Amino acid sequence: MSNRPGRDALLEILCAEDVRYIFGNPGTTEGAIMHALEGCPDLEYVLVAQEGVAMGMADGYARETGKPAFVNLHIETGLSNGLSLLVNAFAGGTPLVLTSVNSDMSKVAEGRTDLVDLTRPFTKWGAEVTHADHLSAVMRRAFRVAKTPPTGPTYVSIAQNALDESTSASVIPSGELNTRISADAELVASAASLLVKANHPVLLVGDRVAQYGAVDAAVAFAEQIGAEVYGASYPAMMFPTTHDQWVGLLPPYVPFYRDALAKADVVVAVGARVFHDFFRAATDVLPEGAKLIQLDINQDELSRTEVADVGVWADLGLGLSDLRTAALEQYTPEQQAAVAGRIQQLSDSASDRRRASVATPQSGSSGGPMPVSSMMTGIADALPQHVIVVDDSVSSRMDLHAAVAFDENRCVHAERAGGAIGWGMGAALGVSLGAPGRPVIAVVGDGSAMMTVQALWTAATYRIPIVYVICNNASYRVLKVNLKRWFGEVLGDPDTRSRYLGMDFANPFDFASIARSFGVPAERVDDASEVAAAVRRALAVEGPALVDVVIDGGV
Ligand SMILES: Cc1ncc(C[n+]2csc(CCOP(=O)(O)OP(=O)(O)O)c2C)c(N)n1
Ligand SMILES: [Mg+2]
Repeated sequence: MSNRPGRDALLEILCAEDVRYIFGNPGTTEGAIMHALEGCPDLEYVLVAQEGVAMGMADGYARETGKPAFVNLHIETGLSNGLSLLVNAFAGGTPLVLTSVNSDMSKVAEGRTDLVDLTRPFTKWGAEVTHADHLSAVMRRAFRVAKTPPTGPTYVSIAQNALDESTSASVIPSGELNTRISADAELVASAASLLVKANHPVLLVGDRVAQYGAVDAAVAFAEQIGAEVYGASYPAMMFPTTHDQWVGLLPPYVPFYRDALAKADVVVAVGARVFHDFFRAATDVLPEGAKLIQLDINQDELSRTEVADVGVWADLGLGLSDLRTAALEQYTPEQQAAVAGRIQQLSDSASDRRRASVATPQSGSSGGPMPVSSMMTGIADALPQHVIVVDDSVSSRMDLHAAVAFDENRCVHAERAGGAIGWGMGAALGVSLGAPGRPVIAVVGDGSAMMTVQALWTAATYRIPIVYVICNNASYRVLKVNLKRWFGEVLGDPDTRSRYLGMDFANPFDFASIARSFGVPAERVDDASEVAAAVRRALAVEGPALVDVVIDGGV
């Protein structure tokens, strides 16, 4: 390989890794990269005005494309701004490679920050490149580790001198990785022997079912065993919510789990956190005598808090299909008839469940504040075919789920884990870049939107066609909801009175004005009957648009 500066080698590496976008905000140390990019038409730099936007964008892009995203944030200062959403990417297992250009190695005595150390708690792996010759191998490892299950973010700090020095090191991409690990046959057989005896099996699906492409296998498995299906979360379309066996998404509070699982005798948790609660470690959730079968590609999730009777570490699609086959072999004709009976019952009750969840639009300007359910019904009415919903609706999520069905036609990416707010504004940008031509509607809480509202500038500048719909409840409503639950569940006094200090916005944000100031057309809606029309008008705009929906923030 001929000699070239490290900065050119870095761009070669990114092209070899099939990177299309660099999400970032540069500093002086990044000057060399920005200069080299002028000669590299295959890579597009997408500038953000706040680093959290780049992190959200990378997260959305990686989720939509399934490929590792690439981010560059400036040294300790810019990098620190991105840490909050790195927490989410790490907790949610998003494959991305985060980089910064650190000071020159000649500054060791003067003082340099250990940037790898700064990111360590929230990355799978990190290293610093101190010489141009090491760039290729270190970046290859970073991409490889990011996309190896359990996937997640990696970090590379590049000393400034490594971009200026020459290197003749060859670029070898990280390549495809086959991680279709089969389940252990003995474990599968013992899981199947529990399954066939179950009178009330429950399937609990988690985000990795979608992430690892196991949705069809989950549906086939549920149909085979006649299980009720719940979502431990719903960060992507991981089970069609239009399916008769889908019962619903469980909010992350133990009482909801206990209620949903009260009759279960076998719970099969697939690619899911078992279990998660806002307040305490969620142990002892299962009813007395119920068996827990866990299947996950992420070994760390097996028996994490609730000990599994059978824990299977395998590719989710392969594991589900092996379990299904093993159960099929063991069923007696009576057990098969019982499966058919359960499916019939679930299908008979499905339309009632759906009807119960659909709200009639009420409100607005004349009749008090608009209920969130009415806002979501309006959005549902306006959703086009093949839309992707980016759900960062926080405390409005259950209403969104009640109103909108998700399947192959209407997909979703939702804030997944980690808990940092500010995810959705940037994530929508990344999702849209990863799915050109598809309509994207981002439903975002006002508090979350305000954390990374600079995303509107990037949307306008790059003309990224997203419809942002803001749940403007003038509050950090979920904090009020959680305080109320804490009064009841932890203090044992649900009637405790509170002024909800620091949770209401005495001066609500005017998102329509903010959006217009960034060059994004926007309107404000406070009447439920106007929501659908406003969303349709926004969808008709070429480029981004925003609808600021004023809703009730009470609890
Ligand atoms: C970066 C960050 N800061 C603060 C918090 C604490 N927090 C969690 S949820 C939340 C409020 C979210 O408000 P909003 O987006 O308006 O949704 P709502 O609760 O009103 O539905 C806050 C402040 C957090 N999780 N992350
Ligand atoms: Mg709010």
